[in-house]
Amino acid sequence: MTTDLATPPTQPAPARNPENTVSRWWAPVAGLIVVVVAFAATELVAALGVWAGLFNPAAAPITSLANTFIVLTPEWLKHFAIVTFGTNDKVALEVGMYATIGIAALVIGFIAARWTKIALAAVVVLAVIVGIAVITRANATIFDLLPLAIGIALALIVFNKFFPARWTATGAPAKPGVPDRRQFFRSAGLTAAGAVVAGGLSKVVPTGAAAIQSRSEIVLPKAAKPYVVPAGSSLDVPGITALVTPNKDFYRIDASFQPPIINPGTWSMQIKGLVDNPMTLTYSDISARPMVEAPITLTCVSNEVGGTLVGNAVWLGTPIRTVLQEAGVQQGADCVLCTDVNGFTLSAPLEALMDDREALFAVGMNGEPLPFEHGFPVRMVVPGLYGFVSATKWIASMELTTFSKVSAYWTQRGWSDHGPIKLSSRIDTPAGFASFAVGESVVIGGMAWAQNTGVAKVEVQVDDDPWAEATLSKPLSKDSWVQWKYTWKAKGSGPRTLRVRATDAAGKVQTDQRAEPIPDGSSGWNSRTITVT
Ligand SMILES: Nc1nc2c(c(=O)[nH]1)N[C@H]1C(S)=C(S)[C@@H](COP(=O)(O)O)O[C@H]1N2
Ligand SMILES: [Mo]
Repeated sequence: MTTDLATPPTQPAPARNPENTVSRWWAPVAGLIVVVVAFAATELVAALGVWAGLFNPAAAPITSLANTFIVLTPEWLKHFAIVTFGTNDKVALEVGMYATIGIAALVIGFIAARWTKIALAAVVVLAVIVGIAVITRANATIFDLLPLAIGIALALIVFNKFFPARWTATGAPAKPGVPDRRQFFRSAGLTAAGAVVAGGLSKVVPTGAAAIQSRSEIVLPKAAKPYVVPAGSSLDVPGITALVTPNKDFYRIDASFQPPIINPGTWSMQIKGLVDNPMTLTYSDISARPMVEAPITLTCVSNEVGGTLVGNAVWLGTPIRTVLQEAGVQQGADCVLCTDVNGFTLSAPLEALMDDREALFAVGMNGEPLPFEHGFPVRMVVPGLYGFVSATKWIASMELTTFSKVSAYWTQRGWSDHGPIKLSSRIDTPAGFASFAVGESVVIGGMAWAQNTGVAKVEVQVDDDPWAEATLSKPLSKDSWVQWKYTWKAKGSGPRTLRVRATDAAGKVQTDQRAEPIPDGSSGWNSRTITVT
């Protein structure tokens, strides 16, 4: 071993007066405050600007970061999120994002007390990432970076306050970076309070006020044949899903962090690509067209066997087919690339939009204008196709093209091009592991769907007993799910397994072949175990 001559003499530790200084955690806290100031100020300026009509919603950094993250998310992570968090995946994303930003901020502060310039560089990198997230959103402009610039400027002022010696002193020896305790608490407290107030205010600025007002004033057009659910359509089974899903309970799946709040007065959509007459349609153009009203059951391809990513609504809209006929679809097109107002894409098979099914540009859902989460002002609804290849919400354009030329968000992630919904059935009641006495009547009930064909029969099997036919609710239409029920006299004792299968109107029996949702939808029989005692 040699003596290490390169070791510098140890610096005398800065004199510390425990009464007068803060301990080691001050630096991460200061870093956190700097970052919170940056975000809160940017959010507030953006919100005020969006409200005043100066900026696009993309100017808001958190939303833009989240939407960017969603678009870049690999399929396995997205699927994991939907399966693990269900329709709470957005909340999970928000929590995860705040946690990541928070940790980055603490690290920045930790570094700043020692290597101020490196920390400053990290702040700049963070700002650039947010800037890219903002500017790459569809319809964002360079002006949408203004709130971020203001937020960063403020954050740098705060940074300089907390870490002065380390980055203003050019060449001068670094002073001990530990601030006076009382002073630190005062400035940190004031700045943090200011940032929290700004962040809170940014949440209450009514950025979507004009759009919300317009939506509330809409008088929906009347369908040639208004649809009314016939009285007595539903089965009376406690614990079974309602035949028509109330809007507030309707599942929501989309790659949009927050639903875009669109003003119908400024909205329009384009029909372009392989068409003889490209068209631009405004909200009034759509509303003035012939209207159809029909119950159609929507299903998400991510729905697992027995899952709840399925809902039934009475939709009001104009047939897509006649719009495309007017546009004059050219020879060779087989795919419609649909884009929403955020630039998100979805590809639909052309034939499903042109055949005799009721594919709609929908404006109404269960008697009211579409809710913002469900695609206001106009969305597509195509009976018989999973949502990811058809049900474009917040639609902005349709391009007639070919599958050989384009791929869309989900199809790039390994999901199939053509997404016919698989014949499915589900048990809603009784609850798993419910227990029944021998001889007791067990009311088994649930839902079955075979959109664009219709459900003809549902059967229930207990263990290895023969399949028994269930009673069906009166089908509302071939595109609408049905309720089914079967009453079983409990016998035997111990665990008993119930399973269900449906047969569609074309005579096809639901397969027991298990398949995961990816790439073209789950299959297999839903089963449930109860106990007979
Ligand atoms: N613009 C847009 N439309 C979209 C999606 C989306 O991510 N963005 N998701 C689709 C998927 S996967 C489904 S299952 C349905 C869900 O519609 P809902 O949220 O109204 O139930 O919308 C479809 N339309
Ligand atoms: Mo979906």
